[in-house]
Amino acid sequence: MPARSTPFVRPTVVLVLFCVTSMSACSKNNGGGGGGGGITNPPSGDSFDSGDMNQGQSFQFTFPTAATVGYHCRHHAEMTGTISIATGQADSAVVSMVSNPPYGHAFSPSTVSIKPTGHVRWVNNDAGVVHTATSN
Ligand SMILES: [Cu+2]
Repeated sequence: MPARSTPFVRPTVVLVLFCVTSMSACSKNNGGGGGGGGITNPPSGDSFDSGDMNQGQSFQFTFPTAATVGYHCRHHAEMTGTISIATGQADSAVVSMVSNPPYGHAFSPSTVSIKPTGHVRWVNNDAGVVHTATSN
């Protein structure tokens, strides 16, 4: 078939159109396990907020359904984490709140996987520093 002359299209325009029409192709999946596109907002029942936790305090939350839930600390922007809830994963997980020099503070590990109806327990192991575990 004869070559048809096409208007010049800038690559950036093509990329933007691709992203708009295929959102999942452009979003990062930090959850590491589940298929699908990235961190989702917690469905009802998966919202949580520990409130302020001092050193030595812990907070536990049970996740009823499969999802990928992002969370953070209200006091430290660098503290973010992900909970992947999927069939076949562990019954529970423990996340430690720690100092992470030179970056500040962190959830360790920052990503955990549990099964639906499983729970996560956060423990503040950071000397003299208040943290929270708060769903995004
Ligand atoms: Cu914090």
